[in-house]
Amino acid sequence: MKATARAPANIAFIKYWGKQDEKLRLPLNASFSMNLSGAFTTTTVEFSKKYTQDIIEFVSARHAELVSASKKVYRSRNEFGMIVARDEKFSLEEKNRIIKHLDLIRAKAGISAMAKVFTQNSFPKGAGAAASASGFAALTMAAATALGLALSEKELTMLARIGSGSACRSIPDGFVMWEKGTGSESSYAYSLYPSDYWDLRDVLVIVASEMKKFLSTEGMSYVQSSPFLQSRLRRIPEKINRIQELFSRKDFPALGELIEKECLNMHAVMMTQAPPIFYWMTETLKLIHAVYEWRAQGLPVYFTIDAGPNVHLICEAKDEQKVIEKVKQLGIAKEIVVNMPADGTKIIEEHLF
Ligand code: 2P0
Repeated sequence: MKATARAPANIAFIKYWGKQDEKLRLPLNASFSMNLSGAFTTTTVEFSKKYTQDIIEFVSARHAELVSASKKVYRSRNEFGMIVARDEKFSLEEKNRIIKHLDLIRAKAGISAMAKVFTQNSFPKGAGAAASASGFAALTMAAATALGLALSEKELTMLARIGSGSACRSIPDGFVMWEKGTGSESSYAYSLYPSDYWDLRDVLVIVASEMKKFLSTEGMSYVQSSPFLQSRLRRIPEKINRIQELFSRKDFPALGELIEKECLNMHAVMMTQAPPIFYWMTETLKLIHAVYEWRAQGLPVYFTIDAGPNVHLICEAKDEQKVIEKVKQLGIAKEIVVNMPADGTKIIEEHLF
């Protein structure tokens, strides 16, 4: 009745912002993402009659490998070879959301035993690094496995989606499509390409690690108030087709242009909601301008930003070092996490307790 799963965060190239069904977390549009090797969650779940209530805790990392302590550049590989120590706590609201998800999985298995859940992140929670994606992906797979539920990958993605929408994209390997669907059974995620298909990099520049004011769930609940939402949604099918075409022929500059436009489009919707949500900080905008300048100098690097101030710099492997150097020279990064395309959520043998 005990299992541990490790799940990557993911960065969306075509983004999810808005739901057609709040309870089932059915998205307003399809989205497409890359799993991240350096930003991940490890979760151990044990169900047992010995627990009189659900126990849900963050634990600090046991293994920490700092590649460059002074420069704070962390690197990890596909096999998730590194965990950076963090000391964080769940809020009551977060605990309740986790318990609700456990209840759903318990109901599927027809059991009522309480659970102990220990979880560990390799990156700051709530700073636009998609902690809920890796968190609910790891929780779903660990809990389902601990209860002996024989679920297919597709079923696991649908279950993870109910915990947090973007979590469904952290279950399959590599580059992942999440279908919008018309009901719970048709909104699932699958791998379009494995992690070794294209040697891309996401150089994640952390400029702030405080909890963001608006959590995504709440933020996107106001999406209908943006006058730009409908025009955004009309263009998504075209973007989804285009990104598949660009992936099939590995056209990096065209992919980068598309990723950037899509990010700005989503943020335009966020900023024009009522109340408006402005996730960017001064440093975010500095990085955007710097990226334009670096490209003008001949460095092929593009940005994307999620529901937070941090900036994901997308480049090809050959340009990774140049991008890191440029970021360091700017002097605004609190941390830099270098991500390669990663596999999805896996069961591991090493438990957290
Ligand atoms: C994405 N984001 O596609 C977009 C880009 C944030 C900006 O998916 O309410 O935490 O749990 O389904 O998945 C963040 O939204 O929201 C997100 P819920 P979630 O990655």
